[in-house]
Amino acid sequence: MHSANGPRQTIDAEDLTGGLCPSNLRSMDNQTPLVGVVMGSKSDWETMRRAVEILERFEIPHEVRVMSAHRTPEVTLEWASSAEERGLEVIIAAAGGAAHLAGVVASKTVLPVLGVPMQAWSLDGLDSLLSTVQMPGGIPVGTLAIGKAGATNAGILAAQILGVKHPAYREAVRAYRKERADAVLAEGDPRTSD
Ligand code: RP5
Repeated sequence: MHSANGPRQTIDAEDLTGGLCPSNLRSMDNQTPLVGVVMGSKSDWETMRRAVEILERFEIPHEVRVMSAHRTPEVTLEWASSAEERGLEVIIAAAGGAAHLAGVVASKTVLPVLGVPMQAWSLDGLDSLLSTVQMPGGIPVGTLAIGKAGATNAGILAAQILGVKHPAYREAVRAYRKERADAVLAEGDPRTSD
């Protein structure tokens, strides 16, 4: 059984490399990760750090990896195939351009896969969005918004999915919502704010 409330595994951005070897994970307490966050390139990290920040805030154990449906297909297939037996319960997959990572991962696991389209270098991320969202019937990818909002929401949605089984994460999301609502209401009249 996995604890619903324990500390997490995380990784330094500098350590983001491909490959299945877990040596690039900085384990804070050896707790089994519940969420796997994968991205097609280290260049996606500036966006995807927002998903990881949410997982850290909610103290959800997680792992973070760089792998590519095109550049490291064997590693991607192996990682996705072994995700369930390694204890993961939700996967977040981000890629840009011809963004097939989430779909390829989804093809090899029955765990829920959340796709985050990167804004990337062309077409403002519309290419990434369509590549991620247009899955054939039978292999779903729950696709979030393009870019930073999508990354944040992927972290929150992962917590909500986990919350069905782990009530502590549901309550963490509830508290986060309240905090955000309080912050909005505290803004008051924008004409009088600095
Ligand atoms: C995709 O290509 C990655 O997910 C990234 O968004 C994009 C560009 O990758 P780099 O050329 O910056 O490595 O596979």
